[in-house]
Amino acid sequence: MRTRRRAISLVMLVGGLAACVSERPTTAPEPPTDGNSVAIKNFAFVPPNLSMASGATVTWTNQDDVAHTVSADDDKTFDAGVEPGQTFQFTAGAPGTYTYFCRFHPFMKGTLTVTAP
Ligand SMILES: [Cu+2]
Repeated sequence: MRTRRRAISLVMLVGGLAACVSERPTTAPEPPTDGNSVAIKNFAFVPPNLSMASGATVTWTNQDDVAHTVSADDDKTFDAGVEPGQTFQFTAGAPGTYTYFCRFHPFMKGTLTVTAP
């Protein structure tokens, strides 16, 4: 009887540990970003939507280990290759909504909304 009770306690202990482990977040928390920074990581623009005032500068930082591009859909506002660990900066001009993508991975999409200063 004593042995059986101990076995039950052990099961409860293991179950409790498993519950603790499963409550852990599965990914690291996002690092804080200022309003004009976009990370390129895990084949995505983070955040995908950014709003900024005309005249402000936005910086994209490639945190992946492959090259990406930051290419405006209109093909003329900005179009830059960004190597791993490198950055690309763009100073917003005319207010408007600028959608962009990565030429190497067209599923990577972002939107830059430029407001009046
Ligand atoms: Cu890419």
